[in-house]
Amino acid sequence: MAKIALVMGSKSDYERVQVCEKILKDFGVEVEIRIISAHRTPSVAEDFAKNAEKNGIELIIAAAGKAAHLAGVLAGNSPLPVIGIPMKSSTLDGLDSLLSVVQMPKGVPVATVAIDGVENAGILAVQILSIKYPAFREKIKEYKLKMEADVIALDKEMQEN
Ligand code: RP5
Repeated sequence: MAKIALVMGSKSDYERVQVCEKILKDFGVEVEIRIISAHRTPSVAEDFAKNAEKNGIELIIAAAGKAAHLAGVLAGNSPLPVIGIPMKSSTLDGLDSLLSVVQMPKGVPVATVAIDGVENAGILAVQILSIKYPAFREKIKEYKLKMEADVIALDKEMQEN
C-alpha cells in the first residue's frame, strides 16, 4: 500500500489539513499524520526526514504557515518528493507562507500548491504515486470525469433556473 507522510507545523493547521488527509484516504493511500515544527522541534524534523524513506514513506506533504520552513527543511533532509502547502495562518493572509515555501534554492525543490491548497496537494500526491501504482491513475481518471460531470450538471441547472 502506498504510504504518504502528511506533516503540519502546528495543531492549528489541522482544520484545513484534515481535508487533504480525507482525500488521500479516499484514494486508498496510507497516511502517517504528524505535527512537526521546523522551528519548535527542529531535531525531530531532521530525524523524521532522514528516516522517512527507511520507514516506507514514498512522498511527504508538509503544511505550514508564517515563516513556513517545514517543507524546505524536510526536502533538504530527504531524497523523497515533497509537496508544500503554504497555510493562511497569519495577518499577512498566507503570502508570507507562500513565499517561504515556494522560493526554494536550486537543488532542493518543493512542489508548492496554492495558499491553503490542501485539496490539490492530496490530488497531486496521488498523481505522483500513480507512476508506481496504476490503480491510482484509474482513480484519477474517474475523479476527473466526476468533476466534469458535476460542473456540467451545475451549468445545466443554472441555465434552467
Ligand atoms: C506555523 O505557524 C504553523 O504551521 C502554523 O501555521 C503557524 C501558527 O502556529 P501556532 O502558533 O498556531 O501553533 O509554524
